[in-house]
Amino acid sequence: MPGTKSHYICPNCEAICGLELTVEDNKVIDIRGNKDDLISLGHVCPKGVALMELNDDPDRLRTPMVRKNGRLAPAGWHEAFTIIDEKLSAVRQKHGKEAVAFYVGNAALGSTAFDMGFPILYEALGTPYLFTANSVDALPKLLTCSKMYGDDYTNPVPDIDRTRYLLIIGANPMISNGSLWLATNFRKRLRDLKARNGKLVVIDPRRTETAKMADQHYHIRPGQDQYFLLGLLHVIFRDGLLQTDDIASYVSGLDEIEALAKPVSLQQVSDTCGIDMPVIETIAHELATAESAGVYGRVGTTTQKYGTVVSWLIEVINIVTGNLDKPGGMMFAKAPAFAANTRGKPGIGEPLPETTFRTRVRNMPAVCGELPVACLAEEIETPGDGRIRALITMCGNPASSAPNSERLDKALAQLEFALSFDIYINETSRHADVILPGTPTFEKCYYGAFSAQYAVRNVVRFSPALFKSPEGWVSDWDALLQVSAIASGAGVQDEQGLQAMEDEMIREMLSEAAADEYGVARGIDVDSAMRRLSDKRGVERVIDAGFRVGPYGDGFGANPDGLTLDRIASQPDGVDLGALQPRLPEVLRTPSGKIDMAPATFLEQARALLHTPGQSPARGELLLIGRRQQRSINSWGHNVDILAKGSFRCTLQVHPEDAKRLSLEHRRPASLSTSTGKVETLVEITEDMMPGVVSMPHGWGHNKEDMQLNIARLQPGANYNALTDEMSLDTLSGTAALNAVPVQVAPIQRV
Ligand SMILES: Nc1nc2c(c(=O)[nH]1)N[C@H]1C(S)=C(S)[C@@H](COP(=O)(O)OP(=O)(O)OC[C@H]3O[C@@H](n4cnc5c(=O)[nH]c(N)nc54)[C@H](O)[C@@H]3O)O[C@H]1N2
Ligand SMILES: Nc1nc2c(c(=O)[nH]1)N[C@H]1C(S)=C(S)[C@@H](COP(=O)(O)OP(=O)(O)OC[C@H]3O[C@@H](n4cnc5c(=O)[nH]c(N)nc54)[C@H](O)[C@@H]3O)O[C@H]1N2
Ligand code: SF4
Ligand SMILES: [Mo]
Repeated sequence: MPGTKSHYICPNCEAICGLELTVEDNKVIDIRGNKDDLISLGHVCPKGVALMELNDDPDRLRTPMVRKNGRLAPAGWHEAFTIIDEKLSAVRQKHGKEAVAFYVGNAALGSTAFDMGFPILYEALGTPYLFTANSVDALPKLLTCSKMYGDDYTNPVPDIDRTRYLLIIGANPMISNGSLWLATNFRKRLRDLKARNGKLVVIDPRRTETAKMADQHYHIRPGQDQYFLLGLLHVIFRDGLLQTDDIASYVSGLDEIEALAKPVSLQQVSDTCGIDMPVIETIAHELATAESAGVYGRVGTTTQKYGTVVSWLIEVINIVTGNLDKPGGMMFAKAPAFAANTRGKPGIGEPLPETTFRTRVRNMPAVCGELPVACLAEEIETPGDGRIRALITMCGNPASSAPNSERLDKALAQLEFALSFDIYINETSRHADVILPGTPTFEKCYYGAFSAQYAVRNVVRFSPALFKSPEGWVSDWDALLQVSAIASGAGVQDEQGLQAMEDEMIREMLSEAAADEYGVARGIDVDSAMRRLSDKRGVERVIDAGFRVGPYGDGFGANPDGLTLDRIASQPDGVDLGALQPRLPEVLRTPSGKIDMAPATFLEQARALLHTPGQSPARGELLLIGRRQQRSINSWGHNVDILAKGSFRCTLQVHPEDAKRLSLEHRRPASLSTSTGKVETLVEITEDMMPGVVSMPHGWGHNKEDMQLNIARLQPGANYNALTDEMSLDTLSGTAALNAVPVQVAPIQRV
């Protein structure tokens, strides 16, 4: 193919695949996986191939949008910032700072500017109301890691390239490409695992694409994973399989775990979760005796009622089977920048900050600094002091992704002011007074800071922007700084003002690094370090500073062969920093310097669960679970022909026995009703489902007024979250229970 070759990292999901592009006349004309990429090893999915189409989508916003006479209309950047200043200031003057809430969505990970910068805006807003997509996603894991290892993002991942045994619970990496686990090109990695006689076992209520590749798959009753895990733990203690000698000096709470596990009735937990006793026994033995093994749980285990207990038990099982921090087991990545577990004194940390703020209506605390998005609607609707009157959403679509989305949709209409950072006018941004459009993919630089913390090999890559934005375009980074300046009361800034903000942020970072007596940049002169960064303004400088003071950094001279942004950018396939290494106890940041295996609140809930029978659906009800699909990214990706075309995807998968009992027919419509709402979709009868369980993907049903999604709106399908209950939460983390939703399903007879 003619044209020049170039490289870019796909920012669409956590898998951050390395792409090889062909560029002609300042246009990308071909995208494929970069086979030399050290992370993704040539992998690309249809969403990566569609990056050009996603950028060129005629519905994608190319200017800021401002509400005029009730309708969103294109506007200039300066006008947009001026309106934000007026409206935001008015709300804050009238109702106080806490009347403004901030929601950060999943796509913020795909914009380095937002990923790095959202805390600046949060701080400038000075509000306690921070919501993120975590409370419909990973918060149980983050909370578990903060309690056990002393940091939310210190999360061991399966060392898939060396392991001999992998137990996957409630995750489907064949489709999702891994999450909180940078296991891109899962298919190849699985093939290699099998080639070295490794084994994959999957526990999922649906026979997923990953389950189909596994050596064994077992259906589990949705929402009952805690019983399966308690059963494993019981067998480990009962059969003397404990393997904690190597890390005994780094753990505390083992006695409490033993006291929890010993009295567990295997029969009872097996009956409750639906997995036979001999299977539980075999898996426990395999985990403890395999040369190396790991247990990994994801969305199916976190977005459920006992998500925290489940996430915690998974960690505990990895520890007691001797698989934590061992090659081939569960290992900690060492990210090249921005990771808390590479800063400060190794092996020890400060106590977790006390959270005093609670939501007004449901009295929910912030967890890991974040409030449950399940509480957002009621905080907007309920009169009184501290009521939310304005909302900033950044790269998120809570009106689709949060539980009881219809209620939230109505609540958003009551806001006095809403600002969205988004590329579309969709379910959420249609309520905005101002929308600031995101920078198109190839016009922004990209570094996957989040994913680096979950790497299966320490590799670092960085993509500079490929193309210049048109004259006058305001980058994600500058838009973020502008809104932060406005939020802090300083008003709309000129170029010098933005430069000063950026400098201040970097100066603060460098000062911290200079003061860190364990870091490579200890004692540096901050002014001269500032001068050694590139003088080109932008988030690149922040990343450069991060790499240089990070664990592999050049420390501005202290370690001359160390990393700098330029050095990384010159190796687009990646700079290889080596296989994961054991990191205990250095990785820990707990005040005790030990892994706390038995946090009191987790233990208490687990004990209580043993005394309550597992939840079973009422007569006639089925349990609804979610399902990700290759050509969607949560609620978006549906407005591009090449991703949206093909057969209808938002089907309700039903087991043949259930279909027969309920008179449901393949490809015929059915209604789904819960205590929250009612939707319709088409039935797909499949033996993949566990009897009694039905599955539907989320993020569909783009049928609201005043959106600019001309392809997506024609797609049939319904919004899963019109059915989910915002009151149904994992109480420990505030995460919505989006799986195991009791639902009535009935055929619809059209006349
Ligand atoms: N029922 C159910 N609900 C779920 C889930 C589930 O499994 N089942 N999953 C949950 C999970 S894991 C998550 S992470 C959340 C996600 O929840 P959200 O983050 O709230 O939802 P997304 O659909 O990811 O929204 C991404 C938004 O970012 C915009 N966007 C995309 N690219 C860009 C860009 O480059 N710049 C800007 N400025 N905007 C961009 C998109 O248009 C979209 O509006 O959903 C959760 N909700
Ligand atoms: N193609 C694609 N890739 C994506 C995304 C996408 O939308 N599309 N979204 C990205 C995001 S934001 C995330 S967080 C990740 C998520 O990554 P994954 O967690 O790997 O993705 P899911 O497909 O949601 O997998 C959840 C699994 O849990 C199962 N499950 C549901 N309820 C239960 C239960 O109670 N117990 C058990 N054991 N299993 C249960 C479901 O059947 C499903 O197979 O994917 C990311 N990657
Ligand atoms: S798996 Fe994710 S990162 Fe990789 S090409 Fe697909 S969307 Fe992009
Ligand atoms: Mo997610």
